Amino acid sequence: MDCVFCKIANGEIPSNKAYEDDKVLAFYDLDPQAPVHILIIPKEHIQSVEEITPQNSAVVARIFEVAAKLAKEKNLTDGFRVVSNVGKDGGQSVPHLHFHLLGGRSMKWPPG
Ligand code: IU
Repeated sequence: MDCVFCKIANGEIPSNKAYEDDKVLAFYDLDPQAPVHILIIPKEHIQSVEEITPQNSAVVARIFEVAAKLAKEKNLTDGFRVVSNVGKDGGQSVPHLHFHLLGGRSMKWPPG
């Protein structure tokens, strides 16, 4: 499968890693939208939130544990945002499930 985040997950494409285990990789976004902008992905290919099922959802819990751990490590004590864009209207540009961990500045709501 020709998926850029699968290639990042298996090391074929290098990334600046923030966390890694057997199921999950977190790496710094190449085009940061906040002082802290980390992408957290499952190593297994899941296209988007739309594709989460009872069979593959355990990794999503792991991803949120990693988000909490990284937020602590980065001292995001005033808050942060975790977001996953889905499909065309959601603004998803890479079709491999990923959660943006954004922090270090005040976020706006609603997002654009
Ligand atoms: P999106 O929600 O699918 O638009 O997020 C994709 C993100 O992946 C976006 O913030 C890109 O800057 C980021 N990214 C990256 O960090 N490294 C890459 O090789 C590619 C995209 I392609």
